[in-house]
Amino acid sequence: MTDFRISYGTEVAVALRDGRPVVALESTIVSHGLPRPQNLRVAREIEQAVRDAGAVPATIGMIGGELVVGLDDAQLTRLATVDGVTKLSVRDLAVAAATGADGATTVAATSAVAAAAGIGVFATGGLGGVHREAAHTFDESADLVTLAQTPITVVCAGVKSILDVGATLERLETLGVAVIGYRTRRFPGFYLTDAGFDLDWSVDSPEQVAAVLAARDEHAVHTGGLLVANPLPVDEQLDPELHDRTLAEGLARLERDGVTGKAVTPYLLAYFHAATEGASLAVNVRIILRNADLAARIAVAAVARTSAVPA
Ligand code: PSU
Ligand code: MN
Repeated sequence: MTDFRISYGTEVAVALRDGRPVVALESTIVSHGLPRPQNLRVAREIEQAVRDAGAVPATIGMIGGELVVGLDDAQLTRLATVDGVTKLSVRDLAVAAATGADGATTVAATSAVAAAAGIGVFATGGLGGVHREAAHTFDESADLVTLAQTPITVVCAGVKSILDVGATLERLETLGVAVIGYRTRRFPGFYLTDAGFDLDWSVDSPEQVAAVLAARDEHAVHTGGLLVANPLPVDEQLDPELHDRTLAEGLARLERDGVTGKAVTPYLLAYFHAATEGASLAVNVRIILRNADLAARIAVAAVARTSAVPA
């Protein structure tokens, strides 16, 4: 992996030194995934959810070219409120560092930086994936290929139906990324509890995920990423009828407005938030908070496991 010069928030540095549980959090969700002004409040709530479950939050981003693991509140505020924050995938990190940019890290970039920093668990909302026109556009998120190479556990609620969910699952298989349902054998569709695809594996507790991680490290045969898919309960999902209508209209507008490349995901997310008049936002926030809680409990279980075994 690329080496990044990283600066650490004080609390995160101490926690990593002492071997305490730490959960990585991404910043693209804050700058490009959630609408202002709610984004800053939600960013703080995600960190609080991690703390409430006994771990230290490490939100990752770039401030004036400096890659920070554990943004402080002023830095988080800057990424949430300043115009011109760049969406950074892995390939952008060195360029952004050299040019002194402010940037928000995607799942791909956050995973790579977290792993480099020695953080093993990461909570997000939805993963990037294969876009619907990918057969023609080749638009597949770098999240997938990065997870193939990065030893990180990502807790998410699957991928949004703005993507080709089936193709995304096929690519995860090809790339060697294990997908485990949390108390389910169906892959979740972010706003929807069930995206319509079966999963091979399911776990029932954070301890079981910690056991998977321990087995992976022990055997050291394959050290890629692990996806823990954590669905919303059915009674908390977005109304499926509203979802389908909004998706169809969002995709039509995308085509009409000629949006391509890295702008596609933020465009569709913003359309959902605007068109559902806050309904999708409420669901989105709930998903992230649940994932932050589960990720923290996995991080706690992983630390408990290592401390229980004599060296
Ligand atoms: N999917 C969501 N919400 C998000 C993203 C994806 O449901 O906020 C963000 C994540 O940061 C993810 C990125 O890594 O978008 C993927 O963008 P792209 O498709 O351009 O790789
Ligand atoms: Mn893309």
